[in-house]
Amino acid sequence: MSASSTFNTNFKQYLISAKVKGAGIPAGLQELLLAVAHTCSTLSHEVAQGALIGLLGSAGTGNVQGEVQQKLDVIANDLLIDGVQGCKSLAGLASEEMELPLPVQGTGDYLLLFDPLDGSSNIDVNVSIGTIFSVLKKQDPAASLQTSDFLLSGRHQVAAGYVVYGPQTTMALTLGDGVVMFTLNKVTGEFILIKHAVEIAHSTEEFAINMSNMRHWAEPVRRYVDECLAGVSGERDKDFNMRWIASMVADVHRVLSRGGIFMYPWDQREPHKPGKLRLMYEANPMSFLVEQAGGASTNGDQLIMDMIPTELHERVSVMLGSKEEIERLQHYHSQV
Ligand code: AHM
Ligand code: MG
Repeated sequence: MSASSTFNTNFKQYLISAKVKGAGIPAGLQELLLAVAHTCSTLSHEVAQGALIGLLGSAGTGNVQGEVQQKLDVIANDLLIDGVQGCKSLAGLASEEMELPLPVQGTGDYLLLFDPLDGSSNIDVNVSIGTIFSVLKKQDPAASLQTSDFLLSGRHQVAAGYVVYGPQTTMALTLGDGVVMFTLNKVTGEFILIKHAVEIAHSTEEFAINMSNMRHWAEPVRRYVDECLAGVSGERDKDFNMRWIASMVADVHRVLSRGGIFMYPWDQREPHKPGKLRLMYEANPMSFLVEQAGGASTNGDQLIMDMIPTELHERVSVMLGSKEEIERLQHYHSQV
């Protein structure tokens, strides 16, 4: 028997049989998630072609946050819009790459938010990148779509996930009842269930942060990392390992796969900005996944999932992963 025959549930079959608090997954949500997965399968194929089909390099444009867009950022955004626009269950979508939300002609009340291609700086160097998505429900289905419809806390998410384009293309998904993972069978184009009940160990010896920003961090983050670096001879009494891929999607995938913590905290380079990463497209969906896997996620003062967004492209400080480490970071923040 080949090892691959152990895995025989595809994404559609999973959605049909999945239960959240005893109830099945609404058909409209299934339709939307299948469309997202199908688009990511296409995107995975494009990403793998890279230079062969002229996809590397800058698009020569900037996004709403003034960041340079890569060709693949733009292509991924367009593919996702095309891929979900026909969903009857969708009322609108919002993307990290677009200033305003896009109403969709569906009759349903789901809202989709996404970072179409996270880890843009890694596209041209053949390092893992990915798509991050979050699904909310419009509170007033009858009213015409407004930006304010999207400004709900992470607790309102009905689904969230990512697809990481690495050596394998793997999707992590939560529907609010644990986390599951699927790997894309590149021959059939189907995502196949590979892991149930993903769990993040409460303690860890691995952290991820862009160390080049050390001199800019706030005191509690500096203290935390200093103590990790001190290893067995310091406060923590154990040695730590560090990893930084610079694609949140790949760093969080590692945290979900083998524990650890990921931090992109506030820093004083841009003191008026709370952080680099975006609440709606990155922090919220990743925090939903991490909490559902038994981990925690904070901005230092508050759980990310409890934050009430004030604008669509809001940035946030984010620290997530193994619970004991996040509690320690929160404690350090409470002492200043
Ligand atoms: P992006 O969405 O434009 O790719 O930016 C977000 C990325 C994250 O994936 C990653 O954690 C971070 O930016 C890396 O930042 P840095 O270049 O400072 O290491
Ligand atoms: Mg991103």
